[in-house]
Amino acid sequence: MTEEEQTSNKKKNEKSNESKKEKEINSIEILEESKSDEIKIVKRGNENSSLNLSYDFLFKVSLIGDSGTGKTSIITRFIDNIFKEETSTTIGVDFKIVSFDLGKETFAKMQIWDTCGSERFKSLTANFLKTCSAFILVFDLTRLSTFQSIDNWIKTIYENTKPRFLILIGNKSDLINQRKVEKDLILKYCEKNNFNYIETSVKNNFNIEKIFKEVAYQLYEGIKSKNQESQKNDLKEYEIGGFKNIKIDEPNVLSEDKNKKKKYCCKS
Ligand SMILES: Nc1nc2c(ncn2[C@@H]2O[C@H](COP(=O)(O)OP(=O)(O)OP(=O)(O)O)[C@@H](O)[C@H]2O)c(=O)[nH]1
Ligand SMILES: [Mg+2]
Repeated sequence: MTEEEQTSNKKKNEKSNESKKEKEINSIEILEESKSDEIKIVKRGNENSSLNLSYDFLFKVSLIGDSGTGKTSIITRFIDNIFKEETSTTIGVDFKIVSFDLGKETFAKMQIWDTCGSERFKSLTANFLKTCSAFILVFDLTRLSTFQSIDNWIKTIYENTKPRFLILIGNKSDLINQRKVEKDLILKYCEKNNFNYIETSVKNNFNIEKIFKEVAYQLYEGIKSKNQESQKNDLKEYEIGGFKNIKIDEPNVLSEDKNKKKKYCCKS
């Protein structure tokens, strides 16, 4: 490669990095006060057997939302670090596994369930939701109808279970010029419903890990506060891990603290 070509490539890279930064700066977030960055991912895998690590908590989490919003892509990026421009619609339900180090020698295993957004499979999806305790609701920032469907998906969740944690994801943030769901609309909706919200791009691998760390963090915080409540008089036991070895794989165990403060983050 000639010196000229090298300089031109360098400039191209700098330009692309700059535009990537711009894309990230343009995104918005609404999160409860969170230290999810401190959570570490220990291992990711495709099946239970590949992750036979001991754990203190089992979290069953499901991605739901209209077809084509990027649910499968989010999981594939997170587990295998792959992005495919062409995908086929998910049929039925499937899960992947990830394990987290929550700190203080506490570990959680998360089953991440992929569902199909198509109307044809709605009854199967609805039935399956009963077994999950947290939900990642995905819409496509370039299709308003997928955002308008969120209410219906939430209705479907509550008809089947009482979730412990919900998070809303606006995916495809890389498609800036095709954006159809305005920031103000999202901010108002989340404020009204007290939702946590993250914008992501599977293509740019932007905020994908953050989704799952946030879910693990909030579920664990919920367990800790529940434990503190029930062990108010025995904080010592709590300190040494009195809540350990509880396997949480059933829904409806804990309720959300609606009064928790949220951190609004508008980077634009
Ligand atoms: N540009 C861009 N395309 C994306 C992104 N995420 C997903 N896609 C594309 O969106 C399309 C649909 O993605 P899927 O992951 O199959 O969508 P899904 O929600 O799993 O769809 P169903 O299985 O039918 O419910 C694919 O062509 C992906 O390449 C993203 O962040 N940016
Ligand atoms: Mg899919």
